[in-house]
Amino acid sequence: MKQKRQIGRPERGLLELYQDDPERADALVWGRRGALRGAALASMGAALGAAIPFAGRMPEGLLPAALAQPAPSGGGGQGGPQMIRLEGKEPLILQGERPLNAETPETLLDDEVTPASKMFVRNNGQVPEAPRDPRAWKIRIDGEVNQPLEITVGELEGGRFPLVTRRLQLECGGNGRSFFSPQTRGNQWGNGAVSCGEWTGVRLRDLLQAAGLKESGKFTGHFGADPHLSGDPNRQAISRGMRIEKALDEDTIIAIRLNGEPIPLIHGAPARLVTPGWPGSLSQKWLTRIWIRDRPHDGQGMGGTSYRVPVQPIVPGSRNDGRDFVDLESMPVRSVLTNIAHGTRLPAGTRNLDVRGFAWAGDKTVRAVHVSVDYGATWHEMRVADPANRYAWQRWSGRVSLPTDGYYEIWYRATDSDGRMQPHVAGNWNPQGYGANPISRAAVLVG
Ligand SMILES: Nc1nc2c(c(=O)[nH]1)N[C@H]1C(S)=C(S)[C@@H](COP(=O)(O)O)O[C@H]1N2
Ligand SMILES: [Mo]
Repeated sequence: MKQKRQIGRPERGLLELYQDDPERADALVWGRRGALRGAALASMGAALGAAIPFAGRMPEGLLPAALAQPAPSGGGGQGGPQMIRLEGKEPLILQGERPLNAETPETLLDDEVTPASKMFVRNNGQVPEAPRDPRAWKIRIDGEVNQPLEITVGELEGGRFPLVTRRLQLECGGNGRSFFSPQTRGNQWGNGAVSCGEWTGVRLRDLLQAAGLKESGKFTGHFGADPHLSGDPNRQAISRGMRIEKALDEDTIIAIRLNGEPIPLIHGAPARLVTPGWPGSLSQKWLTRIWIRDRPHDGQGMGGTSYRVPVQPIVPGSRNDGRDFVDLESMPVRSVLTNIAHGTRLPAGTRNLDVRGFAWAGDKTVRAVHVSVDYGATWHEMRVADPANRYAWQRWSGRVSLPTDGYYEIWYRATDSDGRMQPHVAGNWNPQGYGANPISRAAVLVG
């Protein structure tokens, strides 16, 4: 029986060959470099299972997206990534079980406000036990303050400080890590380590004011109740900190509710920091303490190459102790395509395609989103909505046309308010893989 070839799940052989011997694989698929005609084109078309209408514009040596990225939504089974079904969650892409990490498939990110059931999960240690009495949970603020403050979640709920509700994007510092070449260590996230939930809580700055922030208080250090993976009570799973300016930002909050409900355990119940626009690691879950310091915090996940990027680019793949790196602060501009999964097969004759998604840019806003279906030869400007509030992601939408049946790639890229756009390849390579935000490609097959 003839095997049906499915887009996004190519012959294993070719994919493996690309991993083992990219030059030989390239030669097989493309013919000799530069000769994307005749037999070479036919062999690549055969590998993809379709004609390639814009083949003439396909950059030489570029591995088609259908072969480069296994599709997660192809109905499970081999080829695509492994999915995990957590309690109260939609199926997510498994990144690791110990610690537990799971990524949201891009097409699950189609809601203006991300439901908790669709949020990615990022843990560095163990998930702590649920508190028996969430209202009695204590958070301490100490260090460079005049009156160290201890406050319970019950008091926060009681309105001792104004409660604010904001839609805030929360993105892992390593989102997009899988696009680095050579590969870096850590979870191989695609674009789905991001969420935009509606968080309710108190401004950290109100608490700092109540505690009497001293002039010498220049940095924060965050602590949570999650045990270290080793179980050693003297070690922190993660304990990061930031410049006091970000702590004093009106949108940096200690949240006690997510989307109008108590925060689910896995997302930091009963209280967590939300530090929007900066690496997710600064949004401490199961928050127990904020230590105000006169110098940069030196907890787990600070210094060296942790959450740090080079100022002067380094040779990709080279060793570096990160001494000259700087902390990654505002996250770079990025976009997701949420209504069409990579690897989708569209009915023959489909000529117009509505596309939509979200885009965001750390501390900045998104000025434009462009889409190309001809390998970047022409770009179409999409509509971009204003954010619901500062730090909310922005909806983009539009329509592209596909001249004939065949294999296409939807390329999508956002530009931030400073004019910086997503680059063609992940830049500023660093050993732990932070800040990769290259243009994304979703493969679709018409017919
Ligand atoms: N206590 C604690 N807080 C934490 C973490 C953790 O491991 N422990 N992981 C951080 C990282 S790296 C990220 S990206 C976000 C992820 O938040 P989420 O799991 O709610 O999506 O939580 C941050 N807060
Ligand atoms: Mo993260």
